[in-house]
Amino acid sequence: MQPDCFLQVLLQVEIYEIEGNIFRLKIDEASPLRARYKVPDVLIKEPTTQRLFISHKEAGILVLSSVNEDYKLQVTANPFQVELQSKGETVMSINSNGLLYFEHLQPPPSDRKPTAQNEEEASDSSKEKQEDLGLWQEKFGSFLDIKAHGPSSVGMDFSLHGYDHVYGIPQHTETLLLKNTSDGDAYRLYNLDIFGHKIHDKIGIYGSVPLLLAHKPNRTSGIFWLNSSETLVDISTKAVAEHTPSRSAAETAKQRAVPLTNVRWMSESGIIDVFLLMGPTAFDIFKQFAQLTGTQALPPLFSLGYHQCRWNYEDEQDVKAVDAGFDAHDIPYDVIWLDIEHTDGKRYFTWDKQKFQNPRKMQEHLRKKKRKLVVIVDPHIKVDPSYPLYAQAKDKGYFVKDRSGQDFEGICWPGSSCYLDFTNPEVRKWYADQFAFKTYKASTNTLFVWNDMNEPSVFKGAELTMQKDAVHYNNWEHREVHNLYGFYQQMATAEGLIRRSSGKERPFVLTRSFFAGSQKYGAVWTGDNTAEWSYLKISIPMLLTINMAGISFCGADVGGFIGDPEPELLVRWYQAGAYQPFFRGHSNMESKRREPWLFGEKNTQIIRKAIRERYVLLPYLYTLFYRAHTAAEPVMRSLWIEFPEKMETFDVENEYMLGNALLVHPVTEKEAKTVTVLFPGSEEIWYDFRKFKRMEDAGTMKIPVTLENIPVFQRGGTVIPLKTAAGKSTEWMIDISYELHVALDTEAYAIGELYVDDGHSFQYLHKKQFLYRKFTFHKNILFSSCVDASGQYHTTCVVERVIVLGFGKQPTFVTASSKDGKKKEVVFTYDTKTSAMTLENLALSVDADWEICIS
Ligand code: MIG
Repeated sequence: MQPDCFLQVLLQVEIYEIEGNIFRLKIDEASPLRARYKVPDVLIKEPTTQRLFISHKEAGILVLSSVNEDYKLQVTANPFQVELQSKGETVMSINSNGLLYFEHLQPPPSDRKPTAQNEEEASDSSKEKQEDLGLWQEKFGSFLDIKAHGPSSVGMDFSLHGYDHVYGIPQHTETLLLKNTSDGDAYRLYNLDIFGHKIHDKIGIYGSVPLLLAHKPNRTSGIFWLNSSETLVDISTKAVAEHTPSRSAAETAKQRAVPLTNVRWMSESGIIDVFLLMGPTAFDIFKQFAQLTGTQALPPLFSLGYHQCRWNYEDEQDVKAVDAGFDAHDIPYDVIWLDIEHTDGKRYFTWDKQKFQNPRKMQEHLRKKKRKLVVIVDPHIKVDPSYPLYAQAKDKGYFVKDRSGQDFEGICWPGSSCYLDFTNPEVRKWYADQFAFKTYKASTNTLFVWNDMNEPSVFKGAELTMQKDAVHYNNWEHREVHNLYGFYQQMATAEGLIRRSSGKERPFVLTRSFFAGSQKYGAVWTGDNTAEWSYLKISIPMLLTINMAGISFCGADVGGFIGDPEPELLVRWYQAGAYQPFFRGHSNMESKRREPWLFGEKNTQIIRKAIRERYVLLPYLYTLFYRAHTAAEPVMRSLWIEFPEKMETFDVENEYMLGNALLVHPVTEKEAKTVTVLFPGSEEIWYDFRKFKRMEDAGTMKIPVTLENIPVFQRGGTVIPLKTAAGKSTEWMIDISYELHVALDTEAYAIGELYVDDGHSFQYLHKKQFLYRKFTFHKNILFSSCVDASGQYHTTCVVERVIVLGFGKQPTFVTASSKDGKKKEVVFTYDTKTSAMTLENLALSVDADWEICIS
């Protein structure tokens, strides 16, 4: 061993309290040989710290407390440990298993011979030398990773007291509830392109968000491990004797067993920079995480409609025919997508001149149909000096370099390719400029973007990605920034779309690779899933986990990308997708055509119905996205988030809440005749979303199903805004009137919101052009009021119909009155079987206060 290894190296620990119940712990070398990587650009700003007070100090022990004394941090010097208490309850302790490690930087061993040829020689030398050398270079199959700066990994353990339910750290094809990893693989966070990924695997795919949530009935906590290098997370849950600070011997004897979850994080490099999110509720955690990394971008409304994708829609005729097919079959859709084959030889930002002779005209055609186009733009650039993008980037030195300082070359779709270095702000700016209408030939403002292959995917590369010793901006090795590559590409792309509109229009960018904070730039999807029932099933926990990690705008390829779904599976997938945030049908090149009308009249009709349900529901969904954007509330929520005290919900992953009002239970079994639905919360009332009848009981119920639809229920106490009908696309629906579904709770009360704006620009932000309304049902009066009076938006669209679910008795008289005192009688019907009351022909303004009195 080199003597260096025994050197005492000083580590510096910094502990901060951050406004809003967040603590931050940073550990770095006090004076490293060279700076270690600190993840930039993920935190939206330098967090506002708060003063901590020293409340106790003795040899080797320091107790810090927050201003309001709600939190206490006990720091012990030897061994180094930190214990975090909230109002006397120990919530977390750090390094209680002593797994803190920090490989300090060392000078390279003088006898190191860092070339593949010399490796044989190296293996001849003494075993010790070899071990030491192993830290400086690593073989992976036929790949040699030269660690020019030596070993630099970091790790630490956290004990979560009283917790045996942990969630988060996407993306894995795994259950909602994170599993014990003591007898298997750790959860890996390393963005990889894994075609045909397996189910129930802890290997990293496409995207990573190093945020873990822990939940118990009275508290939710979070750990955000800000590190973009390859990261492993080990989890072990066990029962231990209750942990109470200072207890008497007698008390100790009566100790109860309580759960404890140990979470160990390990990263290949960087520093330890960890945020402890103290909740105490799940919604507090979401806010705290958003305070650090930002909220979900507000999507343009069209992007919440249905997307039709395929690898590939061949040419202009194909695009037009598919577009016409939707009209012919009366199925709404908003966007048609073009995959890599639309380009001239996989040169992004270009068109195949044979297949797309007049792309501008094609976009004009779509525009007249009030629809959009999304094209793929991947991060690899074909090595071709006659391709201006390549020539310019090469000239400017904008590509990632290999270890010897040459442009890193890898194989991807176009053949030999270089990879833009998006970690460089100058490259991002230049890249964003490529989306300018003048620069991107034949692009129009109906064109939006899809970033694929940005893990980055490198064919024939180690694990199909870039080797870790490639070199980025400021000489950082790829190993440091790996998990940020896709994040940065999407950031630059979104910026480009904003800039091409002079800052006026909201972008839409779908990315495959992502990191913490990607929510600010658009949407993500779960990549290359397979057309099998098990993949439909796993998509639910996968999407719930991504939602928990701040990225509400996510979806899975409807139908399954690889293979050919049987019609029943396709139908079930549409029905599920219609109630998920990002809704896109997509299929692989080898898959058979899959437009929704190709499976017989009956299936077409059912799929049409599912897509229309989606469109009718858009006012609610859009409002949920506004809440995600402004208040960090996830759009798609696992049950425990809404029912934090109900233990029976903690591991439920076959159903979920869309917002706080809808319970959705997709059908994921072939030929299902019934599904078992858990109706959470004994004090809740649930109504069939389509038939309006009240479900008899809370608890678990077998619900009969047909192929017609999947079970959806509205929660009592909520008001859901809908449109009265679907249109050909979202833009066709602007003037369609609203309908409110008012579902009463046990107190005959209900409340809900509606957010409206122009659906595409930033005027809601810059000019406050929006309507944010609230509908409250109380004491037999439904009234409309304003939630945020700072916003104004004029719409002629009216509330046409109101359906009150669970109205106890036949009403005798209903009147509607507006603020100006005008009163009119309302026509109503009452269904004694379901207790649903329908009020018709209301014509009440959406942008005004009014009330409906029922007697
Ligand atoms: O390895 O661009 O996940 O959606 O259709 C295939 C072709 C590359 C992978 C994406 C998929 C897309 C496909 N891409």
